[in-house]
Amino acid sequence: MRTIIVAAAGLLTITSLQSAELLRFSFGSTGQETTAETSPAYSPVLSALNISSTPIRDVNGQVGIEISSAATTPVGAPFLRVDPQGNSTSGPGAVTAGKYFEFTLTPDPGYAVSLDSMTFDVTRGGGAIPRGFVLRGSGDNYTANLAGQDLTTARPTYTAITATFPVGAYTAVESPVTFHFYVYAPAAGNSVDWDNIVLNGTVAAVPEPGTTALIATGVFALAALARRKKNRELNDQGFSGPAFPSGSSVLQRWC
Ligand SMILES: [Ca+2]
Repeated sequence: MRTIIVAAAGLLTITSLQSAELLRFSFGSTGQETTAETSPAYSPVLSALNISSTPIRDVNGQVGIEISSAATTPVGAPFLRVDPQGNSTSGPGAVTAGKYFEFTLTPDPGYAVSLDSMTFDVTRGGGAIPRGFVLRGSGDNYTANLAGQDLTTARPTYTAITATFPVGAYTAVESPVTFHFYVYAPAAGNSVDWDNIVLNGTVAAVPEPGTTALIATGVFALAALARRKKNRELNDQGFSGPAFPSGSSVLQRWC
């Protein structure tokens, strides 16, 4: 029975894991500014074990991304400067035109991630409007907006965004999860600027099917042994009820 109690306590521990920061994109330090679309400054700092992540990427070549140090430098620079290069002036327009950058989080084999929120700072690079963003994820095949709005601030003042994820699509996921950040602006050269992109959640080991079956078998066997011992004690004490016929199996005694 002690084993059963310990196993139950372990399950409770897993289900009560506290959400915490898993990774953070802060886009490097002074001196790492670059207009190239690949650089160590596009990679996140991981805060959790048993996960990996791609850098921020422009996979479709539909936007321009750079690690920027602009004239109106915001607190926390360098930052991510994204130029959607025109062709969309709304969230739906940016989605249709494929104007996004992305990153992909992958749990290690044997682990699952449960993602509950993302926070980031975002703003217009200048005065021209409308500029804004839409965040979608692979949990529902990029169908629902996890966050999105026209931006009313301009560099160097950020708008702080918190995107809370629905339970289900991003819960106990063992496969890679990708997020698309769609951006729109009225003309090429008008940027949307980002910093401190933080993903929050938990990482937990996934019991292998064989292990689960083994635990179930062990619990069943322990319960049967306990019942058998109890019956033997009752019979030894002269219990007046009907004795089990010799040779009957544990299952027969339970029926
Ligand atoms: Ca930064």
